[in-house]
Amino acid sequence: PPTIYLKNYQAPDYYIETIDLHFELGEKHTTVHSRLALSRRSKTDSSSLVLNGEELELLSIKQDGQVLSTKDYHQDSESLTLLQVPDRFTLEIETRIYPQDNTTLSGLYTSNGNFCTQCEAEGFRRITYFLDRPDVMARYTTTIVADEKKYPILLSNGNLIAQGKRDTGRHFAKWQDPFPKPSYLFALVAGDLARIEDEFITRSGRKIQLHMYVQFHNRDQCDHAMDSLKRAMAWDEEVYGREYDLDIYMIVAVDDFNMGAMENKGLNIFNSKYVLAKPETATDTDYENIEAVIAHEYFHNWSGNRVTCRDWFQLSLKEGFTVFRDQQFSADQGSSAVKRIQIVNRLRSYQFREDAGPMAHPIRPDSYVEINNFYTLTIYEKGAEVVRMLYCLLGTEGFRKGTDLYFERYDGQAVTTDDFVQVLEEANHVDLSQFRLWYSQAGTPELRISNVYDPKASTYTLKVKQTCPPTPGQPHKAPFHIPLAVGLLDAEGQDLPLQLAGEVEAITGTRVLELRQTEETFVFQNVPFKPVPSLLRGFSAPVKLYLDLSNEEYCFLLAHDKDHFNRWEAGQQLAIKILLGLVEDHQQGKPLILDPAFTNTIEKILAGDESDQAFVAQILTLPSEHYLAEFMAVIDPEAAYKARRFLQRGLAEALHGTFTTTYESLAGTSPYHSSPEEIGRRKLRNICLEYLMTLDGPDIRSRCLQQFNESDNMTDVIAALSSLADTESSERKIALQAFYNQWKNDSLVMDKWLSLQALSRRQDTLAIVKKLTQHPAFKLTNPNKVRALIGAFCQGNPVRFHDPSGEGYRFLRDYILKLDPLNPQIAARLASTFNLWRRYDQSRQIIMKEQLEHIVKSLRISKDVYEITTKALG
Ligand code: B3K
Ligand code: ZN
Repeated sequence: PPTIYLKNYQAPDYYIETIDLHFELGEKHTTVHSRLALSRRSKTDSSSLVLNGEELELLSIKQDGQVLSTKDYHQDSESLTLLQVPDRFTLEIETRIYPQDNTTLSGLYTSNGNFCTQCEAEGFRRITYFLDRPDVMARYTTTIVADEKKYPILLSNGNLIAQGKRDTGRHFAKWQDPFPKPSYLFALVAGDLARIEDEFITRSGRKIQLHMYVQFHNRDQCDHAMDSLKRAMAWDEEVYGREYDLDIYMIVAVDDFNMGAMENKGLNIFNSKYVLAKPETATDTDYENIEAVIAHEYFHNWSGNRVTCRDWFQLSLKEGFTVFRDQQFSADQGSSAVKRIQIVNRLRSYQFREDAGPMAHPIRPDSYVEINNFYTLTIYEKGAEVVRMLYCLLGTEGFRKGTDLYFERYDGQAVTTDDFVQVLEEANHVDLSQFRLWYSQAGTPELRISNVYDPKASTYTLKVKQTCPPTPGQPHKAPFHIPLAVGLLDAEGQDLPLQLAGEVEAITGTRVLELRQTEETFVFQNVPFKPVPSLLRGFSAPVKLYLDLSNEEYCFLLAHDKDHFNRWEAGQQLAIKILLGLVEDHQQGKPLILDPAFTNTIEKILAGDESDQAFVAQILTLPSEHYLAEFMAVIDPEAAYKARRFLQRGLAEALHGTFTTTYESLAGTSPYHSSPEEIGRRKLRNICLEYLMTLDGPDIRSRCLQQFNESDNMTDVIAALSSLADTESSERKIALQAFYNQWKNDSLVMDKWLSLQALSRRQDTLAIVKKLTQHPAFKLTNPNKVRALIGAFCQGNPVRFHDPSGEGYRFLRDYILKLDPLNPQIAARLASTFNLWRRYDQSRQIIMKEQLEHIVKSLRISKDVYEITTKALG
């Protein structure tokens, strides 16, 4: 398959001003009639036109009303070429497609018997022939005709302009979208669904209808999503001055969906996991995710739809910015420190791995084989960090000036990340040319910082060195422009006034140093005594920080830092230091010993008076096995697991009494609330339970089973059940069975049941997972099930997946090959699990490599899987 390069970008030869679509939905197949008004953009030598199209049966073509014959066009599996076309003409194309057989979940397909679409990135070409690229923006009119009984609901983008009956039990609806849009934002839904209605009044007084469509039995699970939507709408008006533009906003929930959700204009389609919630079935994390994803898709209406991407290399233009926006929104909903910690945790555990692997790419990639492989943590999460740095450098007001100009200037256009940076520059009269390297250079920069205090001169000097490791195609990197937020603490833990050499006045609190060179020195003056440095506050840049602090200094920061993120970070770095020591001892066969100073620190936190309980819970959560692996030259999954488990157990033994009293004192009262305070309380209580359960005694097991039986909410039930699933006890069996009996008809809850068994660190987990693949609760064609069982095991259970026997690797290979013909996007996601194979020991490397080679050699693998596996071997 060919590689597509950014440097080869060319504007389209033709514009498509309008498209009239007509769908005849059927049980065996669907016919699609499209009428396009095309006009040449500029004079070119060629008089032909190439349209994209895949898996389409071409029924007829008319050019300006004249039927074309086979000698007027040329067809292959990916395109339709019209050999001779004028500068302006109408084109009518009729195609036949098979949505009921479409397991790729791209284009038009069915889920639970209802029709729905997914067109981003290149799914529209699976519906009809088109210039399926984001810089071709057309006005859409869509008529849907279908059986009235089976499909009473017929939806598309924009406004409903006509509806009525047709012959023999069929009916139709006609929708018109007044806003020109790229084809990836097209959507169609037809089915038998319940509608939940609400409304929102915009600040200019317009009334917007809000409609949510779900399966009838889920009608009682939309309140939280609806409430989140209204809060997101108000927030975007207030913080970015963005108002909604159509009179109706629709959200449809479907069970079979490749990712989280899709921002189609006026008609979002969601994975039901990110819509449906009630306390008995959804956890606090589910509630938070729903709020974030609902907001994310809503925010796309401006950052993505009104202003869209010129080409797919610009994906982070809409995704990085929109993730940043949804993160800001979520932070404003409560416990902002904890939200930031969760974001950084994910970035460091997963995006840093991507940056260090064979698929490493800048947030604006230079090339791709299959664009769906580039919906990555780098584009999304690192992309958001890059926007966050811009926000940090420009300040709240400056950033807003920039985004105002961005939306004003580029409304209705398809633009680039460079356009985005340029308006920020213009609005703020700053030069961001060096900053642009964040868009073109891949890899995670590393900062090595040393400090010297000179008591005679009362100066404190920070020496900062930045480097960035090579990534595929980029052996050398130029230094980045990095905002480094710093504070210096006095002996009481107060922030010292900061005055750099040459400055007349000092500033108290955090200040942002701007790094631009490979090596830089910052001298603070009038520093009366040696301070404790608090660097990279709030994680002001997506970098790795190397700074040697003593255990005492870490403890001091953990106790006192004004910056909540850095308080937590001090605890994490201390824990990493200890865990890496334990890893080494384990590898050398030495007995593992618990550091009593660390126990004391944890005890103080537990007994302390910090009121944000979610924050306390976060401090008590030890670094993940994944993040720990980041610090190992050769990843040893077994040692990482053993070390972490030992530390958990050791703390649980030493602080048994404190954990128990904290656990009991945090017992809540019914009914359930999803307020930040209540979420924090449950979180802290459940982390206490997790620690206690590592002791695996009969008393705590029965206490855990009691929590499982008596809780009125899924958060507490799942916490108990996950801990039990890790044990070899009769309580485990009882609870898993009871849970199954109660929830076997709720697909989303069954996903949790599958996941927590796949994540169990029990020795026999792979055998259990294999058995579960045959269970009626599992379904290979449903991405949520695949992620819940196979994804969870292979990506979330390192010690069992990386079993030295290689059984886990062969299991994964089998499923990649089984899935690839059904759903290449999901198969490719699974395949990327092997990306880090070179980071493991020799014998694991050999077996992982064998699996990759086996996959590459298999007949007819998709280009999705081909790209991932060949780059991994590369
Ligand atoms: N824009 C979609 C993602 C589409 C993924 C296509 N493979 C969801 C989102 O980021 O909001
Ligand atoms: Zn998005």
